[in-house]
Amino acid sequence: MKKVYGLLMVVVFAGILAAGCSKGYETKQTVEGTTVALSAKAYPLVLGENALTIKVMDASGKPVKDAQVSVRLFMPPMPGMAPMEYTSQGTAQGDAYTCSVNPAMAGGWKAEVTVARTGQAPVLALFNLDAR
Ligand SMILES: [Cu+2]
Repeated sequence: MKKVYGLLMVVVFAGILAAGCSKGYETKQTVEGTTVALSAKAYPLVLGENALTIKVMDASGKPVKDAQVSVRLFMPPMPGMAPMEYTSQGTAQGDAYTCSVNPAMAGGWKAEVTVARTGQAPVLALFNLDAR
């Protein structure tokens, strides 16, 4: 019985280590007082569906929940490659917005996040994202 328990501990410990290896990613930018934080649970992004979480904070650090958030994912022009660009809308979820992006090839992408609020000039934040 002790042996089984010991083995179980090893399995649990290995599981914790493995979980720690699939590291997430978080980056943020402040544009004219508005902070846009972008995070991905798994990074680099994979080809196909990836969920991004976008948090928007006003100048006092309070979450902005009434914005229209969209993400334009594009690959900077490359010789011999047709331009690739996709836009997706964020969905408000609690204090943040979730958005699904779908890079079609491995490499360096740019994600331009637009935060639009009624009666205010839209805020644009540009992030670099890698896909593999
Ligand atoms: Cu390309």
